[in-house]
Amino acid sequence: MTELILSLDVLDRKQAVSVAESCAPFIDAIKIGYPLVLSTGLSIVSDLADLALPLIADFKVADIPNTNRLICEAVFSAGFDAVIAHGFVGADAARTCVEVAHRHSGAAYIVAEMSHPGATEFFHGGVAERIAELAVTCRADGIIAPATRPERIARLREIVGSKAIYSPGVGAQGGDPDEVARLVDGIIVGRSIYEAENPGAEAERLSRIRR
Ligand code: O7M
Repeated sequence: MTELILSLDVLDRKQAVSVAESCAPFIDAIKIGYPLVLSTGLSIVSDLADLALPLIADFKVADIPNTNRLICEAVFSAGFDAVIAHGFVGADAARTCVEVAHRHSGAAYIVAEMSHPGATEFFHGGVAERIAELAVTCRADGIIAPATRPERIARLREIVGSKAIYSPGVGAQGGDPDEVARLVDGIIVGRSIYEAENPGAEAERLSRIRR
């Protein structure tokens, strides 16, 4: 069954908690990134803890190994269950994120290719494939691949095999949830859910169409 991951990119604490609560029965994890954490502080993690859903820190960590280590230690100390890091920084820096995650019994996912149009400028031409290989070598738990380009997901699947692929870009960015759900382990959905009149109902609808 393909997982449904809520991307909680709202700026208001009350709205974040209310959207998360209404979606909780239909989702498998919540992804939190800079928009929400910079607006509310890390205390949002404890606000969401009662929902008992895995919390994924989408900080797209992309620094030298020592700074990556410090960031990831802070992520897991704050109560997150997983972290998302960039792979283009190289194996030493990416591996540090994986090692810290595993030491905390958490998970680390590496961004292999992004979903927006501009991503093709640098990720295409073999780079995404190399990052996916790096994710395998570094023993990452999975990769992030674009729902806006199903053919690229299929290509990256050839490289990562049974490792998890989580895919943002359905709905607001144009990706088709039906098509993508067949290719990946989880779809990451933000605006289609939290901007809906009834976020819980939209999460329920998406949870029914996923394979
Ligand atoms: O459904 P949306 O478009 O409102 O939100 C998608 C979320 O996924 C949002 O938090 C983006 O920052 C994130 N994302 C992408 O949209 N594209 C990517 O290539 C990568 C991510 C992401 O989550 O990376 C970990």
